[in-house]
Amino acid sequence: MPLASIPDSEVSVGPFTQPTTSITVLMSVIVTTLNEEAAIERCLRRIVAVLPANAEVVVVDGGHDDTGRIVKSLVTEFPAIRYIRNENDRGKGHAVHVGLQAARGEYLLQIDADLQFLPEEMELLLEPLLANRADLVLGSRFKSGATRRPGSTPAVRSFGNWVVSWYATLLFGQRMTDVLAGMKAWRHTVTKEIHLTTETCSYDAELPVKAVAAGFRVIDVAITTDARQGGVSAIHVVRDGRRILWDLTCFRLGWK
Ligand SMILES: Nc1nc2c(ncn2[C@@H]2O[C@H](COP(=O)(O)OP(=O)(O)OP(=O)(O)O)[C@@H](O)[C@H]2O)c(=O)[nH]1
Ligand SMILES: [Mg+2]
Repeated sequence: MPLASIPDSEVSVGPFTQPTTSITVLMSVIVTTLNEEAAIERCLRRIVAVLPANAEVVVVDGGHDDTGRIVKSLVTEFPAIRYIRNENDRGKGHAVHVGLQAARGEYLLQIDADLQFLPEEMELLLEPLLANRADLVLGSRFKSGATRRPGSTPAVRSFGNWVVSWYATLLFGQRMTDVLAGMKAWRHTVTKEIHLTTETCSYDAELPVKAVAAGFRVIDVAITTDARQGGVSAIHVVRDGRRILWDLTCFRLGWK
């Protein structure tokens, strides 16, 4: 079912100032951003173009470039977009926490702002949730059938991802082909039930493995990935790779 054709729920999303109690929101799309002025407008326009009427986009901005000004101007044009300035931003995980506190949707979808993941493919992740075949869906760059466009997955990143995904698979007993997926969707109940503790990029791995450990149905679907559209990566392969492996160990042992 195309995302945009999902039937409206009771009330459409209004501006941020609208009282939250009387609103029914089908889906909240969380976009974390750190200095993504080159891509943010195209990213949000492409998200809004496929968004159901009763959905919202929560942008959590921790950067210091022009992103905030661009998003605020889009809020005027698209009331479904909500802008959150994350003043004491402590990493992608922290930004997601902030987005989760604001999100009102029954279903959540987190997508990176740098357009490595295609907003047009959000529906691939939402469909198994709506069909009640899964509780959390990862957009996988490495599952059979995935398309990796030129520049999207440099060899060193692919290798690091392979190591981390297999480590998570072995620790948690379920094959996950891309545990660091930058686009994923889940039922809000998942993040209400599990306890996310990391504020760094380890969040990407923490969410699926803790969902698996809590008995939720986690699946992955093949998606398309593109090269980052401008901006600078926040990831340092060796530093962050070691951090994620250590954090996965802590999640398994219940230390975090
Ligand atoms: N608010 C906030 N957003 C962040 C932070 N770090 C990364 N992000 C955003 O989270 C998304 C993923 O970060 P990326 O730097 O693209 O990480 P990545 O996709 O693993 O790395 P690349 O493949 O090099 O792009 C992007 O939209 C970033 O702008 C942060 O510290 N705070
Ligand atoms: Mg990226």
